[in-house]
Parts: sequence; C-alpha cells; structure tokens
Amino acid sequence: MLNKKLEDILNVQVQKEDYSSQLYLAMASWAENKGFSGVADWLYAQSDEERVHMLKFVKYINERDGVASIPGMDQPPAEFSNLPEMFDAVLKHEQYITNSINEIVAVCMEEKDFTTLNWIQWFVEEQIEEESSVKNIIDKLNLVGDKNLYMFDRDIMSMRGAEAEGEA
Ligand code: OFO
Repeated sequence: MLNKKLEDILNVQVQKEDYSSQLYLAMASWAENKGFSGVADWLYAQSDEERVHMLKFVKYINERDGVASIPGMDQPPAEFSNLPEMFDAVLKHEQYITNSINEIVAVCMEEKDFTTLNWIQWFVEEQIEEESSVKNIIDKLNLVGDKNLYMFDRDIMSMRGAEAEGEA
C-alpha cells in the first residue's frame, strides 16, 4: 500500500504528465497551422505518449491501493515565435519533468518504498531518452538553419526513436 507522501507526489506527477500532453497538443496544433505537418505529427505523437505516461501513474496509484486524482486542465500557451524557440521550450519542459521524476526517486528512498522505487525506474530511463531525442532535434535545427525548414519538417518523424514507437 502506498503511504500518503508517495500517493501525493505520484498524483502531482499525474498532473504534470497530463499538462505535458496538453502542451505538446497545443504545439502540434500551432505547427500544423503554420504548415509544418511533419513537426505537427511529431508533436501529436509526443502528446499521445504523454497521455500514456499519465495513465501509467493513474493505474499504478490505484493498483497500490491509493486513489488517483484526475486533474482539471491548465491551458497551455497557444503561440510560439518560431520552431527553435518552441523546441527549446520542449527541452526545458522535459528537464523539468526529469527533475520531478528524480524527486519521486528521492521520496521513495526516504520512505523506503522499494516497490515504487523499482517501478519508477522505467521513467528514469524514459527521461534520458526524451531529453536526448529533443536535443537531437535542436542540433538538427541549428544545422539546417532557417533556409531548410522544409527538409527538416519532412524528416523529423524519422528522428523519433524506435523505442518511442513501440511504447505503451
Ligand atoms: Fe512524460 O515524459 Fe515527457 O514530459
């Protein structure tokens, strides 16, 4: 059974994963309206992945006899100046999520909840992959510059890791 401290911090993570999903959905919609259909597809897929993350937390909390609380929606930003600025925001957001996963690891250790400590390792690994995939995209964007965004947009889906495709 989860203790209260773990139940609370895991429920906060439900909110954060939900917000991640909404944020990437807003970015996808912005990119689609600007004509970047490849970037939009990447972000729609990312948004779906975040919803899967949120569900993993919900199901885990309930499975351990806690009560998952389903958050209301916080409105994400709807406007971004350009692609580099938007992907910088994605990276910052993922770094923020990595910190909060590390916080959960710390609470697991404090509370000696080794079951949750073991379970959360999947997210520890996932954050390495998420950050590195966004950094890779930022590197490519820097490389192509403003002139070749058409090619960048065409190729971005091939930058999605194979692991991301099979994830659930
Ligand atoms: Fe859920 O990993 Fe991104 O935010």
